[in-house]
Amino acid sequence: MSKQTIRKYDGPAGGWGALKSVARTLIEQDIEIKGAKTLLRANQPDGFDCPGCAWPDRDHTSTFEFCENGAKAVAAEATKFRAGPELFARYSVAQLREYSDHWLEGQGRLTTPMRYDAATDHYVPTSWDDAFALIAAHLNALASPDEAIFYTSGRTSNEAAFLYQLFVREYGTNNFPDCSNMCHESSGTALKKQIGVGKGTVSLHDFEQADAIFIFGQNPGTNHPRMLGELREAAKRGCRIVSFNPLRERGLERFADPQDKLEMATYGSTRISSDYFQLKIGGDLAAVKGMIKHVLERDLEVTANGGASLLDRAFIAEHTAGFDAFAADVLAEPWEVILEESGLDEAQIRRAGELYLQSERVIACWGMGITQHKHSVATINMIVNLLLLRGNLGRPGAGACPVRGHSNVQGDRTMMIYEKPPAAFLDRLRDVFGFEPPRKEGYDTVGAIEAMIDGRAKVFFGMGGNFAIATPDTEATARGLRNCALTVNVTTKLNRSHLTHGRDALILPCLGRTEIDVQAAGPQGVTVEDSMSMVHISAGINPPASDLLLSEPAIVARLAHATLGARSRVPWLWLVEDYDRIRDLIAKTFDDFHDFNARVRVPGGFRLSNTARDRKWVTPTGKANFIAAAVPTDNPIHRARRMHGTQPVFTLATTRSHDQYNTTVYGLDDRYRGVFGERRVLFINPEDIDALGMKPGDWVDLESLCEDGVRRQAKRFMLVAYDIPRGCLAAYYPETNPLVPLSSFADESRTPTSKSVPVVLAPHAPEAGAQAPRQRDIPAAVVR
Ligand SMILES: Nc1nc2c(c(=O)[nH]1)N[C@H]1C(S)=C(S)[C@@H](COP(=O)(O)OP(=O)(O)OC[C@H]3O[C@@H](n4cnc5c(=O)[nH]c(N)nc54)[C@H](O)[C@@H]3O)O[C@H]1N2
Ligand SMILES: Nc1nc2c(c(=O)[nH]1)N[C@H]1C(S)=C(S)[C@@H](COP(=O)(O)OP(=O)(O)OC[C@H]3O[C@@H](n4cnc5c(=O)[nH]c(N)nc54)[C@H](O)[C@@H]3O)O[C@H]1N2
Ligand SMILES: [Mo]
Repeated sequence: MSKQTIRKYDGPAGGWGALKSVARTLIEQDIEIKGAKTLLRANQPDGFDCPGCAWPDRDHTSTFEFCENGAKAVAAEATKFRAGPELFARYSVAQLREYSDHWLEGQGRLTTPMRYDAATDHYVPTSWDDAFALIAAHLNALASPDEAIFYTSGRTSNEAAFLYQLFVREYGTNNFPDCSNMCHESSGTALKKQIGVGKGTVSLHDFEQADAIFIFGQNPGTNHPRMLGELREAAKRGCRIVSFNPLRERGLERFADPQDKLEMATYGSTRISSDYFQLKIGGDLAAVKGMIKHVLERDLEVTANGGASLLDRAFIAEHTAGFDAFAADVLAEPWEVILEESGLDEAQIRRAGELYLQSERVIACWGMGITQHKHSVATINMIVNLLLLRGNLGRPGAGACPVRGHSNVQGDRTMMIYEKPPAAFLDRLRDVFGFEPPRKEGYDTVGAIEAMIDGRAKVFFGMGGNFAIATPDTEATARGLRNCALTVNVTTKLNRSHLTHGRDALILPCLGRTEIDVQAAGPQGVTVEDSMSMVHISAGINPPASDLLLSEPAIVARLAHATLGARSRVPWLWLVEDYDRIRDLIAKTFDDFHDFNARVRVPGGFRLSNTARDRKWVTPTGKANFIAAAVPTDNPIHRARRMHGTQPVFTLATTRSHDQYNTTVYGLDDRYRGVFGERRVLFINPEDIDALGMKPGDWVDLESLCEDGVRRQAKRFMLVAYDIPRGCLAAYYPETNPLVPLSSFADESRTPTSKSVPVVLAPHAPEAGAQAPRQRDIPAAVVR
């Protein structure tokens, strides 16, 4: 068992540490030999798409690409361990609940459909037919289809997602909360209104040509390790990499590529960021507005002296709307507000602005550090405003790059896993399939939780994911799920959502991406879309973890058949015999997928169109819009600080460790941040620790502050002195989700504000009789 230690990590990101970690994961999952073969086929033309992140693969045809955390994701799925009926016979649900998420995950792959038996508080095996009949009975008994909720996590393939939305709409609702609502919804919302498409505009080739890459609120060393390869190449050829992050993140500083023999052999590494701005949590809007102010001030100076404008005036005139009002707003924003809210000094902001001016071609990337605040949409608009000033959109080496999370989260949205489907799409669905789809907007994630709590929704169906703890306000969400008549989870591994269930409950085990999927017509491949709109095929290579597993498309088809029966216009069971048939329907429904089956079989796949990249602006103004926004000074954080006078109120960002995939905890280390053997840690500035009269290693309880008056606490976190601005804290998700208020979400996008939770700290006070969950450093299955 590893003991908890905190020590400085001096190595680069990647490197030998990454290889050691991969080897350990493979051994822990007992898959040394199979694992190696499995890894070699990740992201190969005849292999499967890595179930890790959505970062694209270089050409997808020749290079051998995997990363440490992709390897962990693959190993987690290819594990030898099984969570079969014996496990559920041995432990009641109440007993399973006492174990940590890490332990639950460690039990291995689920093998058998299981139904909750209230009389014994155990899950018991059931047949697929009985499971579908039970769900159908519940769905058909509801007073309205809008009482059912259909969640999606972003690993679901295009084929499964397409069938799923088709079934649910034919059944009669648009209740499609998805992980996107908690993730890049702010990006989609901001980009759509500003440039007419809710996706990024760059491709990997742009990374080869950029002069500067600005990275806001993203930790690629952990969450998109293959992106480090691109950044490293860029850095080597002199491209400036400019990071904005409150935390010092090793992956943004130095990187050794595990696939570069020389770098590995010499323990060398490449410096990644040329410039690192440690702004305050939530300070990006202010910082970027300050950069723009610098750019505009410099432009006025230069042009007043008869020089050529520093802005791309031709682009602004031809392609944009709203520049004058926007510029006036920026010039009127006082520097004091910008400095106070960003936490940077004027010289730093002017330097960042100067870096922008000096670079001909600029890419802006961002992640969850940007999307999960109250003012996220406005912040993204400000980042795009910056790009627009010098025409950094729709030309080589430049553009917007929201870096997606789940490996097919972007594809699921393209397939219209969306609670607000556009009318034109619904018309098309009606024309292709001959039924009238529902027009009413459905619930998003926050709306779905509220509806379950107050009884407007009674059935929860989860296509993957871990709704119970990935969502905000863990206690409120649990109340909602427990209030349901039926909860169903289609899933690969045991997780907390299966233990936080309705009166009836089902666990439906499905094939993972690495596994061979055989249907009537033979082995099938599915398709996915990466963060840069490339669509390609993915085919598993491992035998299924159990003979009883069904593929996600098969589960949807059989569920639709059971629920809709003769009412349906769709030949469900015929469709899943051969996924080409599903792809033909996708091609009929979306113009961009014409000749889908042919095009996706070309090695490397194909790229979806993107109007903004072609400088066509599908917005109400017909242009790319400059969108002004005031630097916020009255957010929940500000109000909490004002209300709590003397007590220090901190801003908490909930974030990922190096050894987790969202709610799936692989291990208890966070190597690059120097944390080993413990997840309940709180990163805090050493001066703040002093000011609290505490020492590193002390344990504290956290309480978040919200105007709704509800008391939200998370207990027992160890203080870790870290290079982070004063007043800012970071801790891991999902342990801190009980602190994120359900009622606190981003304007417009309704993304929970997981990166800016106002909290106060107190020395840890153990509750009488309370028990910490049973934690095991290594999965119990390995111990046995
Ligand atoms: N191994 C692994 N890979 C993953 C995942 C995983 O859990 N594990 N998750 C996947 C998913 S679904 C997603 S969405 C992505 C997430 O990938 P990221 O977007 O990297 O997500 P986070 O780890 O939540 O944190 C992002 C960074 O934002 C910084 N930050 C926090 N607040 C602010 C702020 O106000 N401003 C700025 N500028 N920075 C801030 C944090 O210090 C952290 O470095 O990764 C995907 N890939
Ligand atoms: N506080 C806080 N909360 C957050 C975030 C944060 O930064 N801070 N980040 C948010 C973000 S960005 C996201 S994307 C969400 C993630 O929310 P989710 O997508 O709901 O959560 P995951 O942890 O990715 O889901 C893991 C589960 O998916 C199942 N699974 C894995 N592979 C497959 C598969 O191939 N098929 C099926 N059917 N199931 C599979 C496994 O059972 C596993 O337990 O969480 C959000 N919540
Ligand atoms: Mo995500």
